[in-house]
Amino acid sequence: MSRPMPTGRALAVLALGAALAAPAAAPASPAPETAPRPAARPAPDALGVVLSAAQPAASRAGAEALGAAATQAAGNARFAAWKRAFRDEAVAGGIPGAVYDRAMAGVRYRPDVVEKDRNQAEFTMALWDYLDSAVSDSRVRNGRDAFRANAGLLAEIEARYGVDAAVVTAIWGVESAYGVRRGTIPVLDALATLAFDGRRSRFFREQLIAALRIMANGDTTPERMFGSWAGAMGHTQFIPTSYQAYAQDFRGDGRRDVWSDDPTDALASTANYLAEHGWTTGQPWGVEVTLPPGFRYALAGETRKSVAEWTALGVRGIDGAALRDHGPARILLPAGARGPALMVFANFEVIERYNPADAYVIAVGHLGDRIRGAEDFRAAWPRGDRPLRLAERKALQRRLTAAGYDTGGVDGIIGPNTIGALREFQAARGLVPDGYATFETLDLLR
Ligand SMILES: [Ca+2]
Repeated sequence: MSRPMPTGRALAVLALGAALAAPAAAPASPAPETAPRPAARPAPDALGVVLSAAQPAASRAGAEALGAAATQAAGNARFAAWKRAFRDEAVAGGIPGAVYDRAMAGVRYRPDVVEKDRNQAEFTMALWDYLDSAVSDSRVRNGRDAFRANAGLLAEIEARYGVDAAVVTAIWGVESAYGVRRGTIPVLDALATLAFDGRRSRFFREQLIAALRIMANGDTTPERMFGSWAGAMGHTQFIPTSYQAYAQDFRGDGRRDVWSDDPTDALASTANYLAEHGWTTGQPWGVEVTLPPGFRYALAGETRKSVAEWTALGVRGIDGAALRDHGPARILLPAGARGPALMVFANFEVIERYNPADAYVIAVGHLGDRIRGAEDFRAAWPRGDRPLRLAERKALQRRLTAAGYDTGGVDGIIGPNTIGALREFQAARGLVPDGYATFETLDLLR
């Protein structure tokens, strides 16, 4: 994620359905909150457990409450000690001691932040359900309004960075509902809490130092630095390291301000982020296509071909017209052979640098198209399908492996190996080998 790995934002939260190869996730709807999503979770730090366990207990009556209060007090003391100890690390990282002292003086431990971090759900959301929310009618309508209201600014940004202003607007819409939901948690509280908590301490220590550097530079103050529980900030939810690397002061007033009501710097920063990650001016993220009867489904996914080559294989625009050549392309079937087919270009992977989930990229790309007046996808989604849950994805992998189709392990992530194994199984059974896992597939393997 957020790649810089972390990209503009931290990693995504929800694991998407079995249909999606991406191990990461889609943002929660409608205003996603983001957090890095490690592949494996280390055991929770004992300190963090004590603190979060103390919180709900604090409201109980009697001796139990007294005990909880004592636990809470002990936890607070530990957090205070941690803040004092971390000062050395921050100063070694270039943060002036005086800046640290002023910025960290009011920083509080937030049990709710740890709870959100721990509760990143393993539940899965079907792509069409996610799109219903991320690209809802109101999101499209508000996007068209925002696009019109900021037309002059967006044109300037597009001219300077060469990035499609509708895509920038779409990211704005998905990340914060066009600035309406920029996050209400003090970022230093969130980052310090997660740095103190053991689960992803190293990542959040780095983010906290980057946030303190923002203070040292005078871009904003602790009182104004609000964001998500995972420290994603402002209109387009930059995490501090991404901010450091890519944020822009578009009008040259001396501050890179992504937090205030004025979205100018945030939108320019997002365009800059995409430009720096290789955006190709004038190239769409993708287009909906039709596949010919007998299409070799093994070509969908990772295979990259020129538009001329795809055309020679019978791929056409959704309206039947010839496809325009925007460079090498892949064919994606996010819901298998029974859902929309997409031809995606290099800019798809550029948006992926903001959030690696295919679902996120499709939502942003499609919302951008809709903001420019396009219609919904022409092909219908297989809304009757239920995404496989984690245990079911693992069962699918175990059963494929037992049947002689190597999935490269049982981790519940439907990646290239599992898709390849599934395609072999489908082909052997005379099914459409689209590598799309459904509950019926699981049943067939039983
Ligand atoms: Ca500025």
